[in-house]
Amino acid sequence: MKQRSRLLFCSLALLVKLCCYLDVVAEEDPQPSAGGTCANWMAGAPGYPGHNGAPGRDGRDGRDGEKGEKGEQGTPGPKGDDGSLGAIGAQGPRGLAGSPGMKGERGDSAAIYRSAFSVGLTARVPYPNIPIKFTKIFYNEQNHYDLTTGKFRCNIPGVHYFAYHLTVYAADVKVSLYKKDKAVIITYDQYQKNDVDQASGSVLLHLEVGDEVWLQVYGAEENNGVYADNVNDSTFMGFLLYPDMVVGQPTEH
Ligand SMILES: [Ca+2]
Repeated sequence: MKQRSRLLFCSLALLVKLCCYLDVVAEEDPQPSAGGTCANWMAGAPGYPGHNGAPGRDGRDGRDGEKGEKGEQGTPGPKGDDGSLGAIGAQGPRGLAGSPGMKGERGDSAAIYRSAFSVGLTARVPYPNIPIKFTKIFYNEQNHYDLTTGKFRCNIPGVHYFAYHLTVYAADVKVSLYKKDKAVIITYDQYQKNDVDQASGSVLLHLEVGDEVWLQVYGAEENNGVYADNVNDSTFMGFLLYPDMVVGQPTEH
């Protein structure tokens, strides 16, 4: 009785399976079941895939990797602050001589500062106590010595040099060099009979323009032994040593 019921049930199930197979999955190959012929009849249709599960926990840190290759050189950094001043260095060697400078401008002519005279006697002095007139001219280019008065007249202020060399004959000689009506120096020579003597003197004087300088016998006739002839000269000279004016500017003296 049980076997007949089981056989009937299997036949019905087979019939249902066949109908489903023909209607739904006619082209799909049936999968054999490990449960035998009877188990294949019991398997259902494959289910749909389930929902994704929750993310798993983070894994453990990995080991350090190998050292990488050296990178490229970076760009230079900004300039640093100035350092402190260093100690003074040793003195350097002497330099070479420079080249000559440019030629200067033309200066004032020295001619404007010229003043000189040199004169002499042609005969003995005739009178004492007046300027001796020297009429023998050795040099009087600027005519600063006046032959008519026997006086030198200053034209350029400055220091002047004067000198005289006199022949003494027949009488004593006492002469004075005058500046502006005042005897500056006096020379005296005592004449020795049957001889020819000399008397001389010199002086530096600062003169202003217009100052006059001359020579004259000082005293009476007995002192008037200033002499001159063809072989004996008595001379008087003077010249400007240096002027007060330098490049047009007055200087102190
Ligand atoms: Ca003498």
